[in-house]
Amino acid sequence: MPGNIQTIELRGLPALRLSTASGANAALSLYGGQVLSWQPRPGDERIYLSEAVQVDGRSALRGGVPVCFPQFGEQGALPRHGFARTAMWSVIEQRTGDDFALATLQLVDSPETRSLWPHPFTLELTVALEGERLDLELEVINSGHAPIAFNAALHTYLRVAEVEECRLEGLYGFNYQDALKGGEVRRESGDALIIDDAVDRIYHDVTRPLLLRESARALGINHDGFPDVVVWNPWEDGNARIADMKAGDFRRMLCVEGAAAHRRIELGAGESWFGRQTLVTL
Ligand code: TA6
Repeated sequence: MPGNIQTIELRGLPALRLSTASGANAALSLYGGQVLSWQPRPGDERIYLSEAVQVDGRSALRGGVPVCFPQFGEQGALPRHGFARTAMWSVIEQRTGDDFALATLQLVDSPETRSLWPHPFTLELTVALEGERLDLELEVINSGHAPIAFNAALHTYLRVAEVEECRLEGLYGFNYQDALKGGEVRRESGDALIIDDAVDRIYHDVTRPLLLRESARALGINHDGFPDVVVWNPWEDGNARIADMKAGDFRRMLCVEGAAAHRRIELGAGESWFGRQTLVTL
């Protein structure tokens, strides 16, 4: 039996459900162009989605894989993390094969985006589910006649059993900018990042794949095209300030994001760029 793609409604949002013969499945919301779930095996959820998520057609969805574009965080005058995560995307491609399912969503500039950011662009998010692996590729095309510069990220909320028992390996030796220490730049000196307090860091020019170890499972995280890796957990106090996240949920999530955050990507007229994040169970 080949892979399958169904059009569904998820928390009232138009979405696609991708599944494969071997039992993997993923859900992709057209609002935000946002992956909301990925189960490499039935019941083995790897993506955190807040139960208190606000679905009002204006707010960003708390959890899943928000697409940040053309701004990262508050590094500019646009809404936090840009406008792509609160826009409605459209489906431009769906393909299935022996043990895979693939869908591409697209967002193009509109009067609304141009009122915030006056540039023509095309964004394409391709989600490919195959075996126990999920590939997320964000392509940015400069469809205008003048250069553009932007930041972008796949702000992946990984679901974890207990964040304090996680070890994130692969960041040793890379410099990071610590948002919780006024943007101070430091060099990672630990073999593994242990999350036992709030963390909000942009690791620069990361060239190694990452490994997230939990007590009972592990996940490989690879980035291509994205120069940076962002690691975020709000911890208890930060969690309490986030209205759309239940108390205690900081223990169930860890954001590990493929990003172009610490400097902007510049594209000439007609040029394109892509960033890819691959998640694979180990
Ligand atoms: O990617 C990390 C970060 O920029 C943090 O600073 C944190 O606030 C987080 O994103 C969530 O942002 P949001 O706008 O979704 O609340």
